[in-house]
Amino acid sequence: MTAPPTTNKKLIAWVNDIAALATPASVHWCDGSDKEYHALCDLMVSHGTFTRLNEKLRPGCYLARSHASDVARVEDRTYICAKSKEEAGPTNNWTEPTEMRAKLRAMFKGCMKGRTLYVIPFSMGPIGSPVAKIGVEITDSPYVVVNMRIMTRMGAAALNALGDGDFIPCVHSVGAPLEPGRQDAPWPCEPDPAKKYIVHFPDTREIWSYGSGYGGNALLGKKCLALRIASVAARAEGWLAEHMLILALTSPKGEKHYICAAFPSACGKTNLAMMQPALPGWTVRCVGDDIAWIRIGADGRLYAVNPEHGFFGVAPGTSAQSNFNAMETIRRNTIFTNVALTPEGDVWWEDMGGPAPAKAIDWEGNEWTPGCGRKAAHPNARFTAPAAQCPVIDPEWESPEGVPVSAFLFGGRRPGTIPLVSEAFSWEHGVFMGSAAGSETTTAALGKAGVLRRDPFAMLPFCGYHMGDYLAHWISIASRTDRAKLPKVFFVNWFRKSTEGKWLWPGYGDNSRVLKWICERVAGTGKAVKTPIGNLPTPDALDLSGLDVSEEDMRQLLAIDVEGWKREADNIGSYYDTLGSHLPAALRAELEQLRQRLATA
Ligand code: GTP
Ligand code: SPV
Ligand code: MN
Repeated sequence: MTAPPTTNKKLIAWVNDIAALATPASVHWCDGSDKEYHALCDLMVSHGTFTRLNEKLRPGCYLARSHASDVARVEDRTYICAKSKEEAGPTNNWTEPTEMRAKLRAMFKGCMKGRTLYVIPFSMGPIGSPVAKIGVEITDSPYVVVNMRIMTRMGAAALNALGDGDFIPCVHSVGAPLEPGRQDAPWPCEPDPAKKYIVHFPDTREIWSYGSGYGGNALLGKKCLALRIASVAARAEGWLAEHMLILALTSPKGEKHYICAAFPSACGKTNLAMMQPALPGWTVRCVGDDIAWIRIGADGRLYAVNPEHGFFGVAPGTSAQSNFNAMETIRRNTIFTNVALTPEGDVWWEDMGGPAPAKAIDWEGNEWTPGCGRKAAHPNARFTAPAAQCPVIDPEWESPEGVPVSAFLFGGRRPGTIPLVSEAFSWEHGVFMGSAAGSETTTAALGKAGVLRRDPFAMLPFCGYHMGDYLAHWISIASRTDRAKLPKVFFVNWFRKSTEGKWLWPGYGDNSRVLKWICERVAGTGKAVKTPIGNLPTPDALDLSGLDVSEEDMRQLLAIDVEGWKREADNIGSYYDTLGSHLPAALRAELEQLRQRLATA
């Protein structure tokens, strides 16, 4: 082992402790250089983890195929080990911390045998920003190192920013010790789902992850640090760590507003964050597509920072039509995971636009032809791409203080009842809207359509403490600043369906029509009508110029279905019951007021 490139005593002691436990063959301190990145990519090409893509078609790009058991986040194996089960709340898995610690140490014993232990210092947030947090991830996966280099500010600069200060320790292993003389698997991991663990200790602010090499399970700066641990820190320190995109919308007159939007996973954040507006003269710029850290600024307004440095986006469905700017972002220097490989050495996935290739190698490495009955790409196939490559990245995206937030949006996939857009009457009503967010699925296998999962603030899998306390923290923001300076709150639903099951709203670039009204409401000019559920655009308030949606469909999109809303209120009430005494009284009151408004509607 070469000498550690730091004098940070806590860091050196911790690395020594984990190395003694996991017994790797060697230790490598990552400097984050180009040279290191390319050497690790070459190493993975030689091991079969990476396939280099055609240098002319996708310069600097690689394809990785994961193990078939390791394709997404594992929510049922994710733990919040607070001191008590009560603190973790009913929406999180919990084990007593001492017991979990002992279990983890037993699992990590010798788990890096035959592998290199990489030490990855990284900054969530621009280096030197007052809101940035430094983490250090230990991993035995070179795939994690190169992905972390894209997704975070990683290496010597982060280590330098850390100095002798404190950091959030993140320990990761794929859980596949390599015996001498054995050939390594292209995607080593622990295939038994019951042996995977994604563990958070909120009191000591530590993360331990075992058995998976995929996405949020393994890139520990993202969901584990920037949401679960950060949400705990945010509550203690009076700020917000949220599963939100951040975008800037500028009108033809040059009025610019920043908007944060929380939608559950795979419900359209990346798409909205870099959308091409259908309305002429309007522009969208992207600050972030997944996570926002939000603080009250010196002027009393809320300011949002994207703590990430790249996009880890869903590939299937991404096309020049649905998300032109994402397609531009991933032309080069991108890692693709679980997409299909074409004979030309390019990537392909379902709904990429254009004709399907005559043949391809699917995400599992098998021959694939159109119509063979299997998907070529895994539905959760992803691209890892530098945010700076996005053609519409906002000039302020690395602002150390963040960007001022004019509006919060909440949403999800709701085929019925929920209108295209509504505006909250107050901060408390806005928090009520966020708390009632959720997404509906069709579970055809059970013969039961439209099962709704409540996903408050799109944070259900990502909140590091009791969900009721989280909602109370959101309520408390109004008492920490001038109410007049708080962002306005809106609920949107791009996913309303007709009785025949077709989308009523075209979505994507046409969502700019809704964003325009939102900005007009912020400016005090947009026309609205008060309804029992919130303020809705008057029939003439949305700019529908050049849009091909029938009057009847528009009427449905903006209609208030009183009976449907009464059922919705009952469902929200049942959900609130699961949060017990931790649910803030202000939200019970909001629900009662909604019921009263509906009763007299
Ligand atoms: P995570 O990265 O998992 O947090 O997801 P995300 O919220 O960033 O979701 P993403 O933007 O990747 O969208 C997921 C899916 O939603 C894709 O299949 C999109 O095609 C679809 N989608 C996005 N926006 C719209 C829209 O406005 N209307 C409709 N109908 N579908 C949309
Ligand atoms: C999500 O699931 O919300 C993601 C992907 O953004 S992952 O990083 O795997 O959590
Ligand atoms: Mn996400």
